[in-house]
Amino acid sequence: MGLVFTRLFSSIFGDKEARILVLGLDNAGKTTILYRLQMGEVVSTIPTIGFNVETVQYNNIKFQVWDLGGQTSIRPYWRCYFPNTQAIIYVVDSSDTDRLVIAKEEFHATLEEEELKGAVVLIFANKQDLPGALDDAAVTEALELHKIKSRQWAIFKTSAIKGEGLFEGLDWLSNTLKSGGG
Ligand SMILES: Nc1nc2c(ncn2[C@@H]2O[C@H](COP(=O)(O)OP(=O)(O)OP(=O)(O)O)[C@@H](O)[C@H]2O)c(=O)[nH]1
Ligand SMILES: [Mg+2]
Repeated sequence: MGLVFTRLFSSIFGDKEARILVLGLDNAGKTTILYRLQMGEVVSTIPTIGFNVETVQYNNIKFQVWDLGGQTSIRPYWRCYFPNTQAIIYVVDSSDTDRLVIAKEEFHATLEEEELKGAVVLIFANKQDLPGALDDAAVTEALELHKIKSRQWAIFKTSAIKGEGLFEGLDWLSNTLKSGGG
């Protein structure tokens, strides 16, 4: 009853809800991004064992953002969170060129999951403030984003530390979700 009422209320007043998963290798900046979006601040983080979840209200969308730990041993648990996901934010440390191949493999393996078939994908080429960070074109190439078929996606250069690029990405996400994607 409560849920039905909430849905009805939301549909009248235009609020849409979206479940978003933030994925990527450990140390990519996922937790930093989550709290930057939610509080507008840089928080000091420790590696995530499990998840953090916060609600971010933006452009008439209530994003329920799930930030999952990215360490090798806990990546297999990502799939527990896949059902009912409208969008994935895939975060890459653009300065960690040694691990871009692993980031690419994890990315494409994730997209193959049946439960994520309808999810739109936003890629954050993060840590642009660091020397040697690859730009969006180079990250696009390294992640082989041209291989993505029948799915809406976009890549943005971000620095979670400086607070750059994140809301541009959320703008794309909210427009894409409002126009029926995900
Ligand atoms: N220079 C720079 N450092 C960043 C940026 N984003 C995150 N970091 C730093 O990178 C480190 C890891 O950030 P986290 O947000 O904890 O990384 P994570 O992806 O959540 O890692 P796991 O929880 O282990 O999966 C921290 O020291 C952050 O301060 C960025 O844009 N620029
Ligand atoms: Mg984390």
